[in-house]
Amino acid sequence: MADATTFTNATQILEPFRGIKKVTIEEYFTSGHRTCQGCESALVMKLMVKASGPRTIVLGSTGCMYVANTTYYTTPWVVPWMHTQLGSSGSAALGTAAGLKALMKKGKIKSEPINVIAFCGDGGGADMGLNGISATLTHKEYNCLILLYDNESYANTDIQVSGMSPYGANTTFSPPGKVKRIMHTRWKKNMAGMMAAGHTECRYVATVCASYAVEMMNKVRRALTIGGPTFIHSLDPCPKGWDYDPMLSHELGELAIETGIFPLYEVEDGELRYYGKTKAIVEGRPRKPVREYLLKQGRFAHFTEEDLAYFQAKVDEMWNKWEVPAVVPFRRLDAAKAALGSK
Ligand SMILES: Cc1ncc(C[n+]2csc(CCOP(=O)(O)OP(=O)(O)O)c2C)c(N)n1
Ligand code: SF4
Ligand SMILES: [Mg+2]
Repeated sequence: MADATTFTNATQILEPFRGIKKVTIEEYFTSGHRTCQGCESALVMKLMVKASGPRTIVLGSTGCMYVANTTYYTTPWVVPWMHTQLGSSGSAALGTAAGLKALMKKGKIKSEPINVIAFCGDGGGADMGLNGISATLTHKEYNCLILLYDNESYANTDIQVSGMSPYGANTTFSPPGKVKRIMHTRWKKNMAGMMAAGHTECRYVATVCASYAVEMMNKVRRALTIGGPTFIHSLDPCPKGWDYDPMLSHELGELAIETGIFPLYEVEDGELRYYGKTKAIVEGRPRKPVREYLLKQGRFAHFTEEDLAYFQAKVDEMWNKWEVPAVVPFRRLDAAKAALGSK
């Protein structure tokens, strides 16, 4: 039996990779999956577990990254992996972290820092499993990371609209018609902003895109090192659901950032840091027009100039009117602004 007195609840200290040449060569998500050609979510899985290393348990909620990665008798996962119910990434992460902690405390298993990562899709995480993720982010004594891979639809069941699908997108639940062109009229949820603002004791929330792979892996490493429950939102171009040539996956990820549609940032202990081209935008670099991103994708092929202008105006609002640009959407009343200004 292991020695219970050695238990410290420590996390692994995962130093950031200082450049692409310093990234470790070992893979823990390998061949044996059946995702579509150009699937960025598969790349996210590969980078996520490369960043975390071998002493990691991965829990996956139902969706493409479960189904396409665990076809009977095959799997690309080299680390221990478990499927969890579609809305359960939060409770699976918390339960696993708590179970490991209890076993180590009782001396039933060796006391060592083991990374616990639960991933979920946008349907499983931002819609169905929001409550469980929220609860987990308040349990600061358990070390776990929840990574939401956002391909902006319920992709595995044939591209149904989710709360993260962009305005106007053509999905199997929102096909443009002759009478009504725009069937999906809701604006996408601000997931990372909501998680950061709503869980004040959660020490780390970040957004990532696999087009910026080293930055992405370093954010995963930070999330696992800092301790407590943490959250990462990854935007993942999906050739099937977004209807584009698979060779464009990387470029579309970049365009999502350069147009300002998806900002890259982290909130660590309440402090906000913008990253890469998002930081450049905050510092004054012009954003690319959203049409450069939207018109490369078949799901927006029905957009008219009016639709493009609406989308652009909403993104402009995020940057020009939100209290914290592209992160926190509140606006102060003039009276509050004046009161603060007069101090
Ligand atoms: C409770 C429940 N409802 C519905 C399903 C059917 N289902 C399986 S995968 C899936 C789509 C999940 O979408 P998302 O979480 O965005 O992951 P993606 O498939 O896009 O990777 C659905 C609806 C299910 N497995 N469980
Ligand atoms: S449908 Fe999209 S997320 Fe699913 S495997 Fe294909 S490219 Fe990946
Ligand atoms: Mg999805």
